[in-house]
Amino acid sequence: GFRRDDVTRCASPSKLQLMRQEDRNTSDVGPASYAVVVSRFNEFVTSKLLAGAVETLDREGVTKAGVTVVGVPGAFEIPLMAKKLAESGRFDAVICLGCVIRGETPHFEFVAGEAARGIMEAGLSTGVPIAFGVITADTMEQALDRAGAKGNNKGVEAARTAIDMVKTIRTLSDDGSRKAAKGRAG
Ligand code: INI
Repeated sequence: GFRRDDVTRCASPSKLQLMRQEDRNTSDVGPASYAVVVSRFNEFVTSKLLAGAVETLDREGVTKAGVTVVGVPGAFEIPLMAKKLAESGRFDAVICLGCVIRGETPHFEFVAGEAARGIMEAGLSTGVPIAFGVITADTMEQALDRAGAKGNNKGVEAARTAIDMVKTIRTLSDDGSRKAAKGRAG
């Protein structure tokens, strides 16, 4: 299972440079806190998603203290954990990582479908951006393709999405209009 030290265990410390991160802030928007929910089911795949997500957060300047990793048994358990973390008010965004591989039973449809539906519901009901980094694949080979090197890793994509959403939400005023700020496009 995932332990407290998973952040350092799953990605190369030399790449992460976590020890030197303590006083670095998230690029141009100030410090942010991210929760990562990762399922242990198909851990061979999800550990690669976790490494990709953590490396991406690190590369974007998120401090070690700004990343909390929480393990759950399977993808079905992700929505509840994501919702609890979002409700805590401690996190600017939640990143959900999992891997559901189609079997011969309708189980796949329920697990994958409910994970997707529940993750969306958790984001909409809490107002906290929640990124969907759950691979739904027909085969293990397909799943590994989507958990691979930087160009195609759904954990990387989910982390980038979470950062993007945090930054964009911070450009909005309470009434939904854009805050007047220099250097912000789009
Ligand atoms: N959980 C997964 O994350 N991926 C799967 O492929 C999977 N399959 O194949 O069954 C799976 N099932 C477990 C499920 O997520 C729950 O943990 C379980 O049903 C208990 O609630």
